[in-house]
This record gives sequence, C-alpha cells and structure tokens, in this order.
Amino acid sequence: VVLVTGAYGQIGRDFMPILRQLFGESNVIASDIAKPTASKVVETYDNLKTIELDVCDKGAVRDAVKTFKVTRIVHLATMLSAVGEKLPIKAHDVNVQGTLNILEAAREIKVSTNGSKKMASVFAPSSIAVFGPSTPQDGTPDDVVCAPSTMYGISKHHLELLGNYYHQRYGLDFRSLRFPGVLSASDPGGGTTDYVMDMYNEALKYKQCTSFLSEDIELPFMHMEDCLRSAIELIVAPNNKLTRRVYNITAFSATPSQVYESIKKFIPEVQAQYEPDFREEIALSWPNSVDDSFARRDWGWQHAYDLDDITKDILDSLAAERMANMKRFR
Ligand code: VAH
Repeated sequence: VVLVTGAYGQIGRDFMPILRQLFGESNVIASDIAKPTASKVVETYDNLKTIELDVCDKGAVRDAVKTFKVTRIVHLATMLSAVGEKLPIKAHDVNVQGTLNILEAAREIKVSTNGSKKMASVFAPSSIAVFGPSTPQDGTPDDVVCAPSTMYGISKHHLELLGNYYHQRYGLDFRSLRFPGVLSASDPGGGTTDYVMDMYNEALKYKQCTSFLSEDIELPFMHMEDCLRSAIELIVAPNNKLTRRVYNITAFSATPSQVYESIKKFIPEVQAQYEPDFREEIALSWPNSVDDSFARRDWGWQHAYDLDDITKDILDSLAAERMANMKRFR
C-alpha cells in the first residue's frame, strides 16, 4: 500500500493518477492536512481512500502506516520557499519534524511483505533550494557545499541528511530528487518559481503580465510531466543502479525575459513588466543551472519538455479551463 502525503498540493494532484495506475487503484491512499475543498477535488479522487493527516502529528502518522499496512510512502507534504519565509517555524515543523515522523514510522512499524517484515520505502522531494549563495551557481553539481539561506532550503537540506542517516543506519530505502521549478497549469503552492505561472495566467487574461523577479534572473525548471516521470523512474530504479540517495534533476534554465519571449510566440501582443519583491533575494541564492549528469548516468534520466513546449502546453490548458468555466457559469 502506498501512502501519499501532501496529495492535494501542486505535485500531489498530478501525481495521484500516475501512482494509482502504477501501484493499483485501491493501493494508493491520498492524505493531506485537510480534505480537498470543492475547488481542489479533481476527478482522480473518486472512490479513492482519502484521509486527513497532519505529518506533524507523530501518533497520527504511525497510526496511518500501521492501519493501512503501508509499504511505500511518497512524502510530498511541505511548505515551499516563499510561504516558508513568511512562516519559518511552521515550515521547519512541517518540513523537518514532519519528515522525521515519516521516517520514524517507516522504520518502526515494519509491514510484512512476502513473509518478511520490512520498513516502508520513502520517496521525498528535495529542491535546488538546498544550494545557497556560496555554492557555484552555474552547472551546480550534486556534491557541493550546501549552505541554504532560506528556511525552506535549510529544511530540505535537513530532509536529505535525515534520509541518508536512516538509509545508512537502518537500511531504509530513501530516495529523493532536488527538483527545480516545476511548471504546470495547476495552482502554484507558494514557491518562488511560481512567477512563471503568474505570467502565463496574466498573459492569457490581460495580454500583459508581471514577473515578481527581475528579467535576467536565471533559474532551472522542468515541466510537471518530466517531474513526475523522473520521480517514477527513480522510485522503480534497481537499488544497485543508484550511487546516491539524493539526485540533482533538471530540464533547462530560463529567465523571466526568456519566459516573456516564449509567451510572445503564442500571444504576440502580450506586454511584460518586472516588479521584483522579497522573492528576488530567495531566487538570487539559488543556482542558475544544475548538473544532473549522475541521474542521466545512473538511471537514464532524459527530459522531454523545453520552455516553448511548456508555454504552449500550459497556455492551452489554461485556455481550455477558462472556456470550461465560462460554459459552467453561463
Ligand atoms: C519553490 N517551486 O519555489 C519550489 C521549488 C526550486 C523551487 O522548490 O519553492
């Protein structure tokens, strides 16, 4: 049985149907801090086991793993970079204590599969946010000083250290990917790379868009479909192929002005303005690009979507969604 935490978040919502297909419709349990509000329920949640689970509640996490005989945990519950700077202590509770509760439950409960009692395996995303201002910013490699300057980055670095500890000390199968900005049509969740989604949404509605980062701030990105495929490929990769538990992963890098140029290919009359806010400092502390050659070497990672593919795909999805909403409220 697979337990997904943060199942109603930006990644969780798109990941659920893929996990159900891979592991079996009734073997995947969606959990989140609160059941989805009407606006968040998507068709994939019909007849699906859905539970409310606060990963900060150690007892509740243990009970869920024990009750549902969980053998695999996809731990997506997190507070992202921008919201984490507004609520740093809460971000530390969710991202660090929550992860420790997940790892402890996996270690302690041990569920019998094929006759032997085994710890649940754990996949938990990390982020390029673990790199800080003192890290080389171009082609940042996997093995480099991580001195993050945001609570989100600090907490994701701690997640990695905890995962490696549980792997080395207890043999727990922990796997993680340092995701770049992940782009999809679904609502962003308070990240710094969400400026791209704002530009797409505004360009479509108003033929003008505003970026909350300066036009030349370069960051690594990937499409949600590449993000989810990379997670599945790592989750199913044979253990003997892995040279590490945490991998850098990316598709391409882009700046707000390159995002604007990409949008103009599909909405020629769009205008852009750049109004940096508190998230500029967060973005400046992150790499311009990362080196994901270990992922490409160890388990054959190849990205499929570049910037223009993503711009076209997301603008089409947003336009279709607007059309459907207009019909619904006519
Ligand atoms: C954020 N989208 O902006 C997330 C991600 C690298 C960025 O971690 O916080």
